[in-house]
Amino acid sequence: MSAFELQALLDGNRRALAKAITLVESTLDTHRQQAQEILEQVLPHSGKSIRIGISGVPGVGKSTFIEAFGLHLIGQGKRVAVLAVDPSSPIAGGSILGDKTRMEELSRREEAFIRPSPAAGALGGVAQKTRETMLLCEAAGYDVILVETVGVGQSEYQVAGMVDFFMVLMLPGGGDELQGIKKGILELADALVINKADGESVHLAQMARQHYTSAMNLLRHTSFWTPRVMTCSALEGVNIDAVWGMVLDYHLQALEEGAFQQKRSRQNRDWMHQLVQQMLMMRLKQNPAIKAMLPELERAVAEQEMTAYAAARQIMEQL
Ligand SMILES: Nc1nc2c(ncn2[C@@H]2O[C@H](COP(=O)(O)OP(=O)(O)OP(=O)(O)O)[C@@H](O)[C@H]2O)c(=O)[nH]1
Ligand SMILES: [Mg+2]
Repeated sequence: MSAFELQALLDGNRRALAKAITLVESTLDTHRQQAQEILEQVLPHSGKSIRIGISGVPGVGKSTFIEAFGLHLIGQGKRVAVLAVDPSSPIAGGSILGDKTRMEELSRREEAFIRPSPAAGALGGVAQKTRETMLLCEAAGYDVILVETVGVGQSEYQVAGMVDFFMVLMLPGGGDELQGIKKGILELADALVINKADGESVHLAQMARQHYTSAMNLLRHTSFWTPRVMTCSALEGVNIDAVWGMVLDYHLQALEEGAFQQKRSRQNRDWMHQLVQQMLMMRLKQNPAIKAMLPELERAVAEQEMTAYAAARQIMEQL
C-alpha cells in the first residue's frame, strides 16, 4: 500500500480501507507483512472510537438491533463500523452479516461500514483479524465500532476481550437454560438488553428484566460499573436511544475513573500474551526434531512408561 493510499485511508476513503482490510485478512505471507506495516503506521491514529460488543443466541435480533442502533448513531452524527467474529463458519467467510438483509438501510448509508466475518486463517484466527480491522476502521475515522458475535464457543470471551463495552441481547421469557445462556456470560456482560419487548411480549420482557436484575446483583462486580438490564424493541425502534445513552454513561464514568484506558491497556497486554502462546505452539509444531520425537513420547506417556511432565520437558529442551 502506497503512502498515497495510506493517506486516503486516514482521510476515510472506503476503498483504501477495504484494501487494507483485505491485506489484513489475507493468509499470504507477503500480504501479512504489508498489513503489519500498515497497522504500525495507523496505530497512532487508531483507538479513538467506542468499541461495543454485541452478542446473543441466534434469532435474538442482533442484526435487527444493529440496524436500528447503527441508524440511531448516524442520527447522532457518528460514523459506524460493523464487524463480526463468527466461529461457526471459519471457511465460508462468515454467516454473520453474510446476509445484510436485516441491515439493508444501514448498509446503504455512507456513514456506515459493514464487514462480514473473515475466514479463520492461522495465527490468532478470526479474533486477530477483527482486532486489526477494528484499528483500521478507527484510523479511517469511524467513531463507534460494533462487533457482533453469536453465542457459540469462545467467541463471546474473545469479543469481550477486545471491546470497551460488552452487551448481551436476550429474549423475553424463558429461563437461562431455555435461552442457551451460559453462566459465565452474565459475568462478562456490561449490560443485558432484553430485545423484542413489543406486542404481547412487553409484560414478559418486564418480568425477565426483574429476574435478570436480581441475577446480576448476585454476581460480584469488581469494577466501578454495575451492569444494567434494559428492555428494547429493535423492530419497533423502542429504547434504542436509551441503550446508547447507557453506553455514553459508561464511557463518561470509565473516563473519569481512568478505567477506560486501563481496560484497553490490559486487553492489549493479554492479547500479546495469547499471541506469544500461539506463536510458541506453532514453532513447536513446525520443529522437525520435535515432530520426529513426538509419536514416541506420546506413546510412552500413554502407556505410562514416562510421566507427562518428563515428556513435556524433553520437548521444551528441543526448542
Ligand atoms: N417482535 C420482534 N421481532 C424481532 C425484533 N428484533 C428482531 N426480530 C425478529 O427476530 C428474527 C431474528 O432477527 P435477527 O436480527 O436476524 O436475529 P439475529 O440475532 O441476528 O440472528 P442470527 O444472525 O441468526 O444469529 C427476525 O424475524 C426479526 O424480524 C424485535 O425487537 N421484536
Ligand atoms: Mg444476524
